[in-house]
Amino acid sequence: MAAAMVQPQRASLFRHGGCWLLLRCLVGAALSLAHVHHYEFVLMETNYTRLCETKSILTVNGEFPGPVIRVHRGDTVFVNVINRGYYGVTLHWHGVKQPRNPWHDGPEYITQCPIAPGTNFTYEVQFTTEEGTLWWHAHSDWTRVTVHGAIVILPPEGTDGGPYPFTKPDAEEVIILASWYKGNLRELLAEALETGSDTPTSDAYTINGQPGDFSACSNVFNLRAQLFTHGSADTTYKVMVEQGKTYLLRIVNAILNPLRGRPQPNHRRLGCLLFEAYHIELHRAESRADHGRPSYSSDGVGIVDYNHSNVTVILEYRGDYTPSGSPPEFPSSTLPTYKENFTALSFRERIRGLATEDHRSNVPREVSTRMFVLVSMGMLICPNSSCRGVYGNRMASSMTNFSWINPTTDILQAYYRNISGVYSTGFPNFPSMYYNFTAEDLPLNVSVPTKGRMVKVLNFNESVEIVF
Ligand SMILES: *[C@@H]1O[C@H](CO)[C@@H](O)[C@H](O)[C@H]1NC(C)=O
Ligand SMILES: *[C@@H]1O[C@H](CO)[C@@H](O)[C@H](O)[C@H]1NC(C)=O
Ligand SMILES: *[C@@H]1O[C@H](CO)[C@@H](O)[C@H](O)[C@H]1NC(C)=O
Ligand SMILES: *[C@@H]1O[C@H](CO)[C@@H](O)[C@H](O)[C@H]1NC(C)=O
Ligand SMILES: *[C@@H]1O[C@H](CO)[C@@H](O)[C@H](O)[C@H]1NC(C)=O
Ligand SMILES: *[C@@H]1O[C@H](CO)[C@@H](O)[C@H](O)[C@H]1NC(C)=O
Ligand SMILES: *[C@@H]1O[C@H](CO)[C@@H](O)[C@H](O)[C@H]1NC(C)=O
Ligand SMILES: *[C@@H]1O[C@H](CO)[C@@H](O)[C@H](O)[C@H]1NC(C)=O
Ligand SMILES: *[C@@H]1O[C@H](CO)[C@@H](O)[C@H](O)[C@H]1NC(C)=O
Ligand SMILES: *[C@@H]1O[C@H](CO)[C@@H](O)[C@H](O)[C@H]1NC(C)=O
Ligand SMILES: *[C@@H]1O[C@H](CO)[C@@H](O)[C@H](O)[C@H]1NC(C)=O
Ligand SMILES: [Cu+2]
Repeated sequence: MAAAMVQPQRASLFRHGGCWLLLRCLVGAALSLAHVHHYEFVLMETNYTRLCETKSILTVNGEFPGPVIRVHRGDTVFVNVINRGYYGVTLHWHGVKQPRNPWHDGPEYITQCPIAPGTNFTYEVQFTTEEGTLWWHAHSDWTRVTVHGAIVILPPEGTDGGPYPFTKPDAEEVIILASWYKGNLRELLAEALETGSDTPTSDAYTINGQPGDFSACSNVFNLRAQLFTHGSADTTYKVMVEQGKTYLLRIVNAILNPLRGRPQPNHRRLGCLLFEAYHIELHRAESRADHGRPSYSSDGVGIVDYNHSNVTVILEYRGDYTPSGSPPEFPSSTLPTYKENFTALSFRERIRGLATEDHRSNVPREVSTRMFVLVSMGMLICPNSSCRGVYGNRMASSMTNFSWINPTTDILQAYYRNISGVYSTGFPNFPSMYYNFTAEDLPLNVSVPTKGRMVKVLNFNESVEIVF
């Protein structure tokens, strides 16, 4: 595999061309310097106590959530991933476009094979146009449940701390939403794959690693008792704030299966609630939304299987007053319940791009390839009576009727070295037949996908429109 062997150095944005430099100097802007950062991410098993139980989870450097990567737009980061765990893992830099740097993108079996235990791999992550909040996560099976962290991308350095596309906040806080499973993740996943059944739901949600004071053993006000009985602090996450100040919350949704559609006999609907705080990308998402809005329901038919428990953080004011000593009250009379889809929708509708002169949002206007991709949850017929999915079969997700099988050589390597037999290039631009894709009743003859590794090859710099 290709690995980055570049020496530590200061790169500069001037590689974008002398004209750019001249222009910036003429308008009197300060020089923007791109920096190179180095991180060491050690994948290791670490014991954590949550929901009154201690278990070992895979972490980066022992932290859950993992370390924050903090850069300026235009910087480059080298992340040396040292795998001291028990199985192969890759890391992905979610939302970082990395043009012409595919070996460092990370999806397992697509751009690289897993980083084997006892070995290391150095990712070169190039931040080009991104700014705002992104995140990194493991990209192998369910490892990303515990292996993830935020990427904070500040405006380019030398621009006097700005320009933000909004008033510069007084302070900021990274908020990472995640899920917690009491069981062993590998065993849970292996069992689901073995039987073809639906994957298990989480036992709690967490904010910055904590399930909050509604969860047993997490009540900050019982901390002393808890330390006595469990030997480790498992408390509610607390944010200290000051009156009158403006805080930027960088919110990352690292929840594994936010709201899943569960195909039931004669019922199929996929629901998905994903929210990423990324003020630049949001505008782009908005422009594309015209092509068809995904339907969303938090409590619709078929979306029954997710954990309804609430996760809390405590916002505490610094200053000249005596804290009450008792837990703050949960504002249940003012907070919407999960059934209030209208509240969720109107919140989403309010999310708007903040595109300005300094934060452009260049949506391509010319399209060179159009695709219509059908994302579906179907089934594979069970050879015997051992399966526990829908109709006693195995559940299988698919794209335009193709269900993926992991290769032993990654796709990029096979492409680069012209190795045959790893993938086929026939991934269709359009489904072979049209029916009511969102119908309540779908016959078996459109529910069983083909297993394979079908790839769509595009030319560099094409503008592709994909309707999902
Ligand atoms: C985690 O805890 C178990 C049981 O207490 C112990 O055997 C194991 O060594 C611990 N693992 C780590 C990585 O500390
Ligand atoms: C593995 O890590 C060492 C330092 O710990 C580094 O010198 C080496 O380049 C790394 N190898 C890869 C393939 O990243
Ligand atoms: C959610 O998690 C809580 C705490 O473990 C548990 O009591 C509850 O049954 C879970 N709900 C579901 C739907 O799994
Ligand atoms: C979570 O909070 C909402 C809103 O206050 C409330 O309606 C709901 O009952 C809570 N859920 C649980 C499981 O306590
Ligand atoms: C919201 O939920 C109600 C009842 O569950 C449903 O009738 C309505 O269609 C939903 N609205 C949207 C926009 O999904
Ligand atoms: C069912 O078939 C699978 C795949 O052929 C096999 O691995 C499994 O042992 C079988 N189970 C039973 C109960 O026959
Ligand atoms: C790739 O391999 C195929 C046969 O497997 C061959 O026909 C083709 O010429 C090769 N292409 C290159 C660029 O080597
Ligand atoms: C497709 O099925 C959905 C769900 O039953 C239904 O609401 C919709 O009207 C159908 N569309 C067409 C074109 O029949
Ligand atoms: C599936 O079966 C239905 C009748 O049950 C038929 O109308 C339809 O053409 C079939 N579709 C395919 C792809 O065979
Ligand atoms: C999907 O693939 C299966 C297996 O090759 C085939 O039988 C089925 O007709 C295909 N369905 C559609 C909708 O193309
Ligand atoms: C990509 O294509 C656009 C026009 O569609 C062109 O302006 C741009 O220079 C191209 N970029 C590269 C790197 O080739
Ligand atoms: Cu991702």
